Amino acid sequence: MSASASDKEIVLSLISHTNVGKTALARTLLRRDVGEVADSAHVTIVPESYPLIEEGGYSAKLWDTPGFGSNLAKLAGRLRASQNPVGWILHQVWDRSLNRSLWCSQEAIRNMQADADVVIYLVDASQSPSTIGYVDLEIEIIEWIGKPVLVFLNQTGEPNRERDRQNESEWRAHLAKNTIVKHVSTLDAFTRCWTQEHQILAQAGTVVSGQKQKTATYLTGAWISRNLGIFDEAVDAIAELVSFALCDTEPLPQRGLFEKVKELVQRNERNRTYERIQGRMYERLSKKTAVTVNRLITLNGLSGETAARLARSSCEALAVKRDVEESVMAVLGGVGSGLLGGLCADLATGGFSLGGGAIVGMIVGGATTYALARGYNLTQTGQNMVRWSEAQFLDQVKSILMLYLAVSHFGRGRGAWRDPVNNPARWKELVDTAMAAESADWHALWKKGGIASDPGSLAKGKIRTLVRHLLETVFRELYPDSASIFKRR
Ligand SMILES: Nc1nc2c(ncn2[C@@H]2O[C@H](COP(=O)(O)OP(=O)(O)OP(=O)(O)O)[C@@H](O)[C@H]2O)c(=O)[nH]1
Ligand SMILES: [Mg+2]
Repeated sequence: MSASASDKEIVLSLISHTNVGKTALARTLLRRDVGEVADSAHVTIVPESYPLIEEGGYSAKLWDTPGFGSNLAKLAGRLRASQNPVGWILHQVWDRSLNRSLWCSQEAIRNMQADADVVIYLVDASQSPSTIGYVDLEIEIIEWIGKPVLVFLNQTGEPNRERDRQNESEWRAHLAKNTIVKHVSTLDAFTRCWTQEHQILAQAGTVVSGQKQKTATYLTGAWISRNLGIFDEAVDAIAELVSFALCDTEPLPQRGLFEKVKELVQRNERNRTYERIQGRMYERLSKKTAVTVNRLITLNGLSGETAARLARSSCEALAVKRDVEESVMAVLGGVGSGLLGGLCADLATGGFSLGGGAIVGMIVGGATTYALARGYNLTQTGQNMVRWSEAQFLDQVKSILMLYLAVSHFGRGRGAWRDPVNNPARWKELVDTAMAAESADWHALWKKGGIASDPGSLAKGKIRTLVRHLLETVFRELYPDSASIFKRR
């Protein structure tokens, strides 16, 4: 390869102690299932390289390498005493199966020395650096090789910026003596957000020189553009669902005077009518939500599907609820668990709950048709039809936004998609705040909904703008270091 051709390529080598998560992170970044991931030592035993991004004649390559073994620590004294420790270790002949640990360490060192422009040293953030014996020796060896090192914290657990900051400063302090370490940041293979990924290339650009620096800068831009393109498609999918919820309606049954009076007296009968209307609307919403979530999963390079499905049996449980007017809350449990079925039940424990007041806000009848149940917030379309109330609609918007945040943090290295059990409370806080800040726009949008509106044009216009703006606000708050990516267009 000519000098100029090699200058147009940045080579990153993923290096770590074994079992820290190199292959998992490679899968997350590459959006495909490369290599083997397993919870045991020396799963990867042969270095493999993958194209990370190729664009405009520039490219970045990612090496996944075998992890350092614990035997390396045992060799520490000998290595330190040696005039040429790297030379020594590289010239040893170890048997691949008998001395797998040493073989793997040797392969990692060989890869760094021969191929890497930049070493991505991955560490296990669930442990304090001072308690992990092997880190100092591994960094020392990398230092002997002399390639610049970016340290990334993996295995952090659920996203939490405060905790990440603390972990980073602890690791930074621990590694302060190692001048080869240029940056310490977080990029968890399981829970990173796509908004953080380009930092690998951006930081690489700060530690290489000359034309390679230009290459890294170009590729950082390309990475961001690619992810923003996916983000735009995700926003479109969300906007379509939101417009569906906004414009969905159900006709109210026509009633003669006799039936109206009868229903006034027979609350159970009236409730059954409400349930049927709610059930149909929830069923449609649930199906459409599942389609949208699956689209978001695919767009974000993940495998698998949402398992959330409507559970019909719990819809029926609602029919036995008593005393709706006097005890709206009593009925809400049935509505909350029943009407969104599996989806709602899954989400209810995961911070997506539509329960409580949200359900109170649901549309269940029409003032001209029924004597209304006290506590329900009813909305008519003016044509003997009902649609979702504003409060309920806004909660539906929040739910899909929370689902999107879950998808955008789910790293492919974690395996196939799983519906969230818990989401960080911070996400909900930020979504609530961002929606409250734009409440006038959301209110105006809701007023536009109903039978007269055109869902397609609403989704392409106002809804898309509102959704994108809201998500950008949330991402800026969650990841201030990446906030500038949203200013680029
Ligand atoms: N919780 C959590 N677990 C992770 C993360 N990344 C990897 N793991 C788990 O850690 C174990 C090791 O992951 P691998 O990707 O195989 O680790 P590796 O560094 O490639 O290991 P070797 O190839 O043996 O050196 C697997 O059980 C992964 O599921 C992470 O970000 N968070
Ligand atoms: Mg591996």
